[in-house]
Amino acid sequence: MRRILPLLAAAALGTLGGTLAMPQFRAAAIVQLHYDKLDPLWQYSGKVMSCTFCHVGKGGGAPWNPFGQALQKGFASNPRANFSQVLSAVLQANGDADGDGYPDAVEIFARTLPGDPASHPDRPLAEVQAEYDAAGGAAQYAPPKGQGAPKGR
Ligand SMILES: [Ca+2]
Repeated sequence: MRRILPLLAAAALGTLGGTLAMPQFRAAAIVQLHYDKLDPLWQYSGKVMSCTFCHVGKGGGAPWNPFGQALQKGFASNPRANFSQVLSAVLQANGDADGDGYPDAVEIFARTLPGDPASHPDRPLAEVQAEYDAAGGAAQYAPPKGQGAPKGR
């Protein structure tokens, strides 16, 4: 229940602020992956982080692309974890969900789609990886403070 109340409050505020169309996982991911820095009005523009980041269709919903499926597997393997923890764990695992040769976290750093093999950085992996590592690697996508460890551990 403690996790649900803030979400209800956020949903209520979202209604007032005109952000009802922003799904909660998308909003959480935008902040955790620092995509909110791209556009100060990201909550209103709706253009930061497309649905195809995790979904096949531009409108979201089923089916999920390979990166969305990796997150689903993360939830399945750790049912106590919240979205932020699952997202962080998937990125720390350093997988390449779409198999394009660029790890998911490196693609997120480079602002390409981790679930679409047609979308990847146009520079060599070693070059982008070095910038990603210098920026802090997977640690820069850790869950927000207060959401670090799943409850009951
Ligand atoms: Ca990839």
